[in-house]
Amino acid sequence: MDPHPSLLKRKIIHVDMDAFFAAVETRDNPSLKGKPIVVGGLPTARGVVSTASYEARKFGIHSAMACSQAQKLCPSVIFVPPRFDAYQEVSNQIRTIFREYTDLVEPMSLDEAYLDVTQNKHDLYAVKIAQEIKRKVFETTTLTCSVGVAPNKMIAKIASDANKPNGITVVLPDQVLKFVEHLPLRKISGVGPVTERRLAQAGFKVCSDVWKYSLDELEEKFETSANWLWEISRGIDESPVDISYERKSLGHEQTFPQDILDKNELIKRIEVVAAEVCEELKERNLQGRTITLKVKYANFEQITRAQSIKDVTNKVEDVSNIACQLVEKTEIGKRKVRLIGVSVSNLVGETLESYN
Ligand code: TTP
Ligand code: MG
Repeated sequence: MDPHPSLLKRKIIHVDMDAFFAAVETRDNPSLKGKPIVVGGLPTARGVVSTASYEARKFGIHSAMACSQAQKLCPSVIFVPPRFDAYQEVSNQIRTIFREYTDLVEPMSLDEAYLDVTQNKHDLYAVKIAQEIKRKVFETTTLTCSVGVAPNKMIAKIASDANKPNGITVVLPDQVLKFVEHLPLRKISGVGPVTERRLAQAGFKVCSDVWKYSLDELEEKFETSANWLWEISRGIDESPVDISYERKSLGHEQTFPQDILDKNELIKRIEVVAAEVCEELKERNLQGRTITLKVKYANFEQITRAQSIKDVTNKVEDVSNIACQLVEKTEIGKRKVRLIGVSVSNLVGETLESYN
């Protein structure tokens, strides 16, 4: 079968530093080399693991785990407090290297970025650029990264993770279907735990589970998400490398196939959209302070209601609760609704904020 036409148009690279915070700490303090270390808060101060060295990961320690739990799993683990200035400096260095090849760079976090190298400053093949980037990153920072080269962002990201650490994985257009066939849907950027559960309820665990259904059949189960699901399950992702990455807000919306009047039904929909927004915030290491609910009534009249909170958040409970409280400031339940949206603004980078 010929590859989907969108897979023939672009060449995307995804770069992700290996065990980033831990690697910087080990580089700057060689006595930590080869040892299980955790960068994060202290176990006594209810800290969480930002990242664990590969040696520590062997004990089952991972990001976001409580440090007290990490210590139980590996009593000899060394806790190192984070030094964001050092991470920021490396981040600037690697972004400078990326921009030697293209201005289409979308940093996702300090240690991760997408590059669109379809057209690039040196007219090089994407694979050659990937190799050069790995070499230059190491020469400049003495740190390793893993790189994925693919026809789109979704595949490039999964590819960069496929051969960690210090790996390079190339997925050509005609290899995409095979590459995703047995891939758990959970591995796809944008599929967080909430979406994963919804998919599992329909019996979908890996990409090829979705292939058996037509778009019409998927629409019955997943409504407006059907097209997205049809595409990602086949490795199709046309989202551009977005250089306006310093975003002011992040939101999702859902247009219903039929207008909805029932308040409880709408609240359920709002909760699903809020959960999607939080998944993306977490993926981008962002938290926000203002939650906005958007409602478009059946006659296309549109309103927004917003509320700000004291502390930034990306927790589903917070965003969902506030969005649902905002329902009381709308005519939901009285007028038919064709679209709802939830967004979070006043954003800050989570990792920086939580330690400053
Ligand atoms: P990741 O790229 O997810 O992880 P990593 O670079 O530590 O390891 P890997 O080799 O698997 O890519 O995250 C980059 C950095 O972001 C990480 O070093 C620390 C920080 N971070 C947090 O602070 N909290 C988190 O929950 C995660 C996932 C990462
Ligand atoms: Mg990383």
